[in-house]
Amino acid sequence: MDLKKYLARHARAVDAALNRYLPRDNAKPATIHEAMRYSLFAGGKRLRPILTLAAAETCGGAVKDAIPAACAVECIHTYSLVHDDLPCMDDDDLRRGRPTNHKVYGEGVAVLAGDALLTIAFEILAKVKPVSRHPVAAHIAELAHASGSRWLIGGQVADLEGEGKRLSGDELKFIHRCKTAALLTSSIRLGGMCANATTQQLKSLTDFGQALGLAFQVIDDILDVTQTTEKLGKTAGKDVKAIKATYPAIFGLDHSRTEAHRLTRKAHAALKPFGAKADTLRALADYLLERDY
Ligand code: GRG
Repeated sequence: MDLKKYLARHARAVDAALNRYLPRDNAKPATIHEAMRYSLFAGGKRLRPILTLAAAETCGGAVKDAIPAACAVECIHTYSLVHDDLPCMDDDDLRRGRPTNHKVYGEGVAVLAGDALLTIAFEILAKVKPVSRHPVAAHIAELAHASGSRWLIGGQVADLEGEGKRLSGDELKFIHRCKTAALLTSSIRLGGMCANATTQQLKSLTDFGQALGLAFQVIDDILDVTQTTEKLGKTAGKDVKAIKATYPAIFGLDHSRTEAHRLTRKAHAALKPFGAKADTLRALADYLLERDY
């Protein structure tokens, strides 16, 4: 399988569907719709929705049936980035290679664009086709739980409160699990749910997602100190400047790389019950480990 082609094809399918689901940028009031589209179509890698689609395929489902879930996940992810960049949070000027949402539209509209992306995620997810094991409400509950105060938002709170403090490795892992791994895991689980995955299949996908999500954030921490702003499309070296706890800061670069490899092996191991059907998920895990932006 040509992974580059797979990524491009699935990203195109997600982009086309997002374009259909989002209000036009001239829909009244135009500013909010322009602002939502500005961040959503800024060139994100679409990793989470691609994982949703790949998980659905792994469980024998069709891509088209997982498209609403994939788009919903990307809307939540983009909202979290828009809010994370605000001056009251990480205060960043650059995201996805462009000025951040509040730099273009002002703080008020950026807060609202994030809110609207969060809300429309559930409007889109509600379009998912119910299957015998997973009614629409189960999909909604899944994404709400992962995006809520126990996980995504909880991670952001712990991150904010940890700034400038010496955190332990366990405290750092807690933040990474909540802030990054939970939404990534949920993206994968939702793909499985669209394909009517069994409890056992969902358990394997969860184990895969948790290990992959943690590996993803360890790599993100490494890239923050090893890559340039131009390459990342977001401000490099930000974590060091903000005196943030990161894997390289606590464990050193070498150990962080070793840990990312260990977690990727763990992710692979979780896919064993799927046999060759999970080859795409395996290739995606390797791709994320080797990525340089
Ligand atoms: C504000 C509720 C709220 C949450 C914010 C997700 C998050 C929590 C903050 C964003 C900053 C950050 C370090 C998030 C961790 C996850 C991560 C590495 C996001 C970047 O994901 P990519 O690389 O980005 O997939 P693109 O732009 O390609 O989609």
